[in-house]
Amino acid sequence: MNKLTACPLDCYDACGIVYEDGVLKGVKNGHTKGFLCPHLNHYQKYKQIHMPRYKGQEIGLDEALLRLKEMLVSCEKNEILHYRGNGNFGLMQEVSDHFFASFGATMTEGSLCDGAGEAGILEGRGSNVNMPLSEIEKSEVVIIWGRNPHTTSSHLLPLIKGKKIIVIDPIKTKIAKIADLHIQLKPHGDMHLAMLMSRFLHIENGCDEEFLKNHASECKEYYELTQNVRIKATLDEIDVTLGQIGRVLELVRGKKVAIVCGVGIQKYSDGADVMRAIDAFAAFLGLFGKEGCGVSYLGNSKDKISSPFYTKAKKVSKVNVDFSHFKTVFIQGSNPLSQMPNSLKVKKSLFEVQNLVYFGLYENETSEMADLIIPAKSFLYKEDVRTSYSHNAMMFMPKVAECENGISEYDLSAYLCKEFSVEIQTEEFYLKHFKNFAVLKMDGSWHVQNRDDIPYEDGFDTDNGEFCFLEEFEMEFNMNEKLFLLTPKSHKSLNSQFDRENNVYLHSEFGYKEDEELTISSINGSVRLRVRYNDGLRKDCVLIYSGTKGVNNLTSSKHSYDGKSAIFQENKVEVSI
Ligand SMILES: Nc1nc2c(c(=O)[nH]1)N[C@H]1C(S)=C(S)[C@@H](COP(=O)(O)OP(=O)(O)OC[C@H]3O[C@@H](n4cnc5c(=O)[nH]c(N)nc54)[C@H](O)[C@@H]3O)O[C@H]1N2
Ligand SMILES: Nc1nc2c(c(=O)[nH]1)N[C@H]1C(S)=C(S)[C@@H](COP(=O)(O)OP(=O)(O)OC[C@H]3O[C@@H](n4cnc5c(=O)[nH]c(N)nc54)[C@H](O)[C@@H]3O)O[C@H]1N2
Ligand code: SF4
Ligand SMILES: [Mo]
Repeated sequence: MNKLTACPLDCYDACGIVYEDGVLKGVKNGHTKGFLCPHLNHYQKYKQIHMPRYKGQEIGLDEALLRLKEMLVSCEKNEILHYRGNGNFGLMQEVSDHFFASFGATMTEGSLCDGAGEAGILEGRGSNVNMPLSEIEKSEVVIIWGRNPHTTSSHLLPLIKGKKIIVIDPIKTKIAKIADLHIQLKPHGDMHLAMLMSRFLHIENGCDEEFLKNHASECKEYYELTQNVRIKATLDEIDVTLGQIGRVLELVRGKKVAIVCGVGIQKYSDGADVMRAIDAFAAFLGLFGKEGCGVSYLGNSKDKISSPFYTKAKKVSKVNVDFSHFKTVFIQGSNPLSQMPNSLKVKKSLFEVQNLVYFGLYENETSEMADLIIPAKSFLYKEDVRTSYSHNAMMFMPKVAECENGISEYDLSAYLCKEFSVEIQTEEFYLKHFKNFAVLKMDGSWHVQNRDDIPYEDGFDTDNGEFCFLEEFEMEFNMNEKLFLLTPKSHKSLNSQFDRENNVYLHSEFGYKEDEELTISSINGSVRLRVRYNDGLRKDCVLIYSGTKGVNNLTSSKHSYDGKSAIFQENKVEVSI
């Protein structure tokens, strides 16, 4: 029998799935168009954890839950940390927040992902309402800015076929190879580029004056700020030509333009400012509030939905929490030993934890170190519902099959609530709560109600309703001899889930041989990896995919200036044999 569900992964596309006799297929309607991606096509081949373990010994689920209870009893409430990632994007994942916050445990805040960019959007627009896929489809020109759609959002590709495409990325990605224009700038050159693009647009009288008058009246001051960017020196520094800027302006003039940003632009201390400078260019073009125009990033997937799980709690940073301050650490849907920045620091602080609990699907660095491992049920075997950060659908995810192993987030939380006398509603209650935010569309799909397909039609959500431009920026470039570290997403893994790599990618003219092992080092640490060539790279860049074991030995656990976000590409690196 066919059953409809949705992909649970942290991914732009949030695809609809048909489950038929144990096989997963993409739904035919909507953007999924019958296709999934390699992760979901092979989902069932990845070996999951079946049995709980305590101190290396397999135990039954009942005993595992008892151990968990004992661990929570054995320490003060303020010595308990709940650390939850986005291994599964279902809204029911948060039910454990309800228990831990009500119990008095510490929770996390901040972002390993899109936080800096989001902070920039909030500063400029007052809210983070995304341009959905359905509007990108209506555009004439698409600027792919720090996003790699062939890998991370492949369902966007059919929607932008035949449009003019501009790519701004230090790597010649697949989309860059087929683009009308590829600006292969130096990493972190984007803010200066966006400011220069705004400046030249103004000089060429290409701005949408009507829009600026009504919604962004501080544009003159911003234009003056862009005049502080020295043209020739900056273009040389970021490795962009005036001709390329001219060509962008020629392509976008008078057209419906979608600027499709990814997280690549904002893995830096000033990631918020980069995003805000890109938004400012969009404002100069008058792209907000118009059909087929706008800026797409990672929207707020929970926009217009209230959480039934929210309870006030003490919070520490997801980016650089010192785990050693806690006796019991409960990790859910995350692999911090691989995915948090500064792995050496993370390892050292996790080592001090008396009771480390891992609640997840797969074995990894964190499960290896954990004292107690509780297997989760995969999305096929539990009830859930999800939304997306790139479209407005709400997708129901009923249990489509039975499985004896593991436990769902709801059942685990219900057990803890019962043992510690915390009130909890039924699973149906919470599912219904979320479904109440959905409305049925003509095409039979459900959407989150009250979400605008064309955001900011009535102005921005800032205090005065106007776009708020950047007022200052960092002039200095990080000029040193070292190399840029690029650490984007791999097509083989979803961060640290599925097939992970062991490679460092370099340009073939770099002087190293393929398969040779090299040490890559930064001020925070080093990692040894095998060389692979990628001639789509600039010669001043080293590429190590997210999920590669040891990549975050190289990264800094400092926060972005705004948005409490990780800054995975701030550190420069060196390569040696
Ligand atoms: N296959 C696969 N899909 C995924 C994921 C995965 O791990 N694997 N992860 C999911 C998650 S959690 C997220 S957040 C999304 C993210 O997906 P994307 O937004 O696509 O993010 P990245 O792959 O990190 O980087 C995208 C591009 O930014 C470029 N880039 C790097 N630095 C710069 C820079 O300074 N300037 C500019 N202009 N470009 C730069 C990189 O070269 C890369 O091509 O993908 C989701 N989808
Ligand atoms: N160097 C570098 N580091 C990065 C990034 C980068 O681009 N470069 N990207 C960053 C970004 S954007 C992100 S979002 C983070 C992601 O970092 P994490 O949130 O740690 O994500 P994953 O590595 O995918 O680990 C997800 C875990 O969830 C578990 N899981 C999967 N499904 C379920 C479920 O249904 N229930 C439970 N309980 N567990 C489940 C899996 O076992 C897996 O261990 O990494 C960040 N780290
Ligand atoms: S493209 Fe993304 S949402 Fe679609 S099946 Fe693959 S991982 Fe899931
Ligand atoms: Mo992410």
